[in-house]
Formats: sequence, structure tokens, C-alpha cells
Amino acid sequence: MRSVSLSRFLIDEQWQSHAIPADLRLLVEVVARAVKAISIAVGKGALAGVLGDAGSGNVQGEAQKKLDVIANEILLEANEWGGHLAAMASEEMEHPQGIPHRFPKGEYLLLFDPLDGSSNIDVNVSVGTIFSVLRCPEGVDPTSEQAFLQPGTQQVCAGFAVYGPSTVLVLTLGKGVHAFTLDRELGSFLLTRESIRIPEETKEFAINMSNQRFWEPPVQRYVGELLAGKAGPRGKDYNMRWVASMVADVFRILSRGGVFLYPRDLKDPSKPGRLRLMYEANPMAMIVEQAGGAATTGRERILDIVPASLHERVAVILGSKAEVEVATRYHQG
Ligand code: AFP
Repeated sequence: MRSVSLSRFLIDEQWQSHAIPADLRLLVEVVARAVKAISIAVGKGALAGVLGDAGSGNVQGEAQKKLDVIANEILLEANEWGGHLAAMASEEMEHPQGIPHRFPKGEYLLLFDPLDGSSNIDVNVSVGTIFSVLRCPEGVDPTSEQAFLQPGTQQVCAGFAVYGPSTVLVLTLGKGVHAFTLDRELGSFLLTRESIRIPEETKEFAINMSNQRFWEPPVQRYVGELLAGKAGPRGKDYNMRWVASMVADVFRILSRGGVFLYPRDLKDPSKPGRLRLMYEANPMAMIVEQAGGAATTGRERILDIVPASLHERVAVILGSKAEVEVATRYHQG
């Protein structure tokens, strides 16, 4: 079968189904090129002196890894001159960044977590990049937080890259979910999975069990029943995985089903969750729903949340629809 490159796929989408404007096609191509550069930097690891802490902190109050900063810079530099963006926002930057006056501006807003799972980078476990695309509202300063505070249903595109044994770019433009694997010899992303569907049922769950004592009762009940296995109320045995890189856990769920939970926990009652809504939960929720899965906080659909601030956190339960529905129902009860 002739390999279909990302560029060819996007041109087909643009001309055949008129699904995407030229500027959005350009945006995806530029992000894909940036992802290739990040993949190369991640792949060099200790050989390039890019492991370890950067000696700085980010707006989340987290110590930044050198690769967090490098990946953020790669995405900013790749996207600032193309004329497709009005502004960018990143987990690594407190405020949105506008496009320098010397460059043309476009209608899109790009949000990203440049290196998701960075606490894994020093131990050579898969990490990734997550991105989300919104349209800039008319008459709003694109560099204001306000321009970005749109519900996830407004996303026109979402995707993530996993820097694992292979580098895979997962993409949705609102018409299904597709995966492209980086051919390092060609330097091109080639279509390897089209119209991905998540199985409705699963026997695999992903959660950080060390937080169990802090979970709210519905999560205690839900996970307790999974652990009870065949003899318990769910009547089947479950397996568990926890990579601690959301991109890797979500890619596994897209590949063979599963349910991922990072619920609100009472370790820090002031935080509604650990994961960030705008550039982690929303893009992943769009991808999962486009693949036939579901994504809620336990109490509401993630994509319906109207954001109050750029870096707000949210509880996340996503994956195989049947399991997300059970866990969500327990929150209603
Ligand atoms: P880092 O980017 O700080 O490593 O966090 C990764 C993450 O946001 C997400 O990718 C993981 O699912 C989750 O946090 C892991 O959290 P724990 O370290 O508490 O398990």
C-alpha cells in the first residue's frame, strides 16, 4: 500500500472534503515540523546534555526540565512567522504570547503542553507534546487570556505526539482521529492508523493508586470494584497501567481501549484536579470523543466546561465509553 504522508492527507482533507482551510493545514504542518525537532532533541537524551532541571520554575510552580524549555522554544519559534496564528499559550508560560510585529498574523490560537510527562524524561520513559487549536474571537486582544477562555467544543483541531519507541502524531480535525508515524529516514510523518475507534468496553484502567486515600467516595467505589475483579460487582478481572505521561496512557487507550482517571483528590482540596484543562484535558477529550470514547470530570463533560483561567486544572476520567459512564454515574449518585 502506498504510504500517505501527513502533507498528502491534509491536502486531501482540504480539497476533497473542504474540511480545513489552508491556514489550518499550514498550522498542522508547522506543528508537525516542530514535533520532529522535539523528537530529535528528546532522542539524544544524555548525549546532548539536555536532561535534568533547567534551574527555573514555571507558572505551575513546577521545576522546569531543560527539555521543557527547549520544547517550548521550538514550538514558539516554529509558529511565530507563518502568518497562521494570532497568539500562542503554553503550560510553560504564565501569559499568552503574541506574534512579533514583523510577522503576519492569522486567525488561530495555538495552545500546548510542550513536553508532557517531563518528570519521566530523565528515566527514559515516553513523553510527548499536546496541542489544541481555537479560533481567535473577533474584536478581542489575541494576547489576552480572555481570547483563549473558550470551551473545548470550540476547538477546530487537537493532537498530541508520543516520543516513544517510535514518534507518533495523533490528530483530529473534527472528522475522526488519525495517527502518523515519523519515518526518520524520510523525515516525514506517514499515515499508519486512520479513523481510530476506542472499544466501548475494556479490562484495563490507568490511575495513580498512591493517591487512593485522598480520593472522593465515588472514585473509591469505582476503583474498588475494578480491583474486586471477577468475584466483585463488575464480574471481570481488570489490569492496570500507569505511565505517568498522559500522552502514553491515552495512546494506549486509543490503541486497545481502557479508562484513564486523574480524579480530584483531597490532597490539595483547593485544586479541582491535577491536569490542566486548556492544553491537556480539552485536546485529549476532543480526540477521545472523536474516537468514540467519552471524557468527563465525573460531574460534567470536559468539552462543555467554560474556562475561568488559562492554567486552570480539572479532574479527568476518559476512555472507553462504558467505563467512563459507570464512573460518572457513581458521581451522580
Ligand atoms: P509532568 O509533565 O509534570 O511529568 O506531569 C505529567 C502529567 O501532567 C500527566 O502527563 C500524567 O498523567 C500525570 O501528570 C502524572 O501525574 P503523577 O506524577 O501524579 O502520577
